[in-house]
Amino acid sequence: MVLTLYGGARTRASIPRWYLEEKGIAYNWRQLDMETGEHKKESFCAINPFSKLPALEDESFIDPAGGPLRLFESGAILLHLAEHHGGELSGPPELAAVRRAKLTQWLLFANATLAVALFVPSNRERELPRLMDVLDCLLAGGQPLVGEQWGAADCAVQAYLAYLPIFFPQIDLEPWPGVRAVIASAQANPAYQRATGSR
Ligand SMILES: N[C@@H](CCC(=O)N[C@@H](CS)C(=O)NCC(=O)O)C(=O)O
Repeated sequence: MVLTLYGGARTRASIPRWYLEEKGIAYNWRQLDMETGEHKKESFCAINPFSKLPALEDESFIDPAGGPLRLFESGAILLHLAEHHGGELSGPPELAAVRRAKLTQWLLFANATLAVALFVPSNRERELPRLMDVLDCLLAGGQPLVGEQWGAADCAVQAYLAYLPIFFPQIDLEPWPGVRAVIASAQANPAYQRATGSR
């Protein structure tokens, strides 16, 4: 098996793991014990010097600096998986270029805008409703954010939205039925359940 995903219990590793599970891509799962600081050991710092999870090793690519390709940041991991293992960016070069740009946009949105609105308390009150109003409309039709099939962009945005009832059960989602439907659909999805350990 060429892919190894490093994760920990209740970490963002569940996001690329959901993608791998959903797409049926074979991978090794290495769960580190964060309680005992396994992610801070030298062996893992060689994979992610910041000792954060998730991280990915892809033996089908050789890093010119030596060894297999090693990646950290869930967004970068998703982009790599989408392009090289999920077949999301195949097809005519112009179409692939547009899809790559859109996919990058959504992955950055998920990690740099949505995640910050969720997890930075000073941003939540002001920023979250604004984002939710727009997401509610965009997600209402159930169409993929990029291309014709559920992909890495949907995975990232939906996974962050699904954090809402887990971390912020006090937030009333009543005004956003489209968002509620997306969360319910993720929660009922067997691949999501396997990735998050909720099954
Ligand atoms: N922006 C990074 C965040 C990575 C991150 O903060 N991971 C947390 C778990 S969700 C972690 O490894 N924390 C352990 C630590 O900081 O020591 C990503 O999306 O991968």
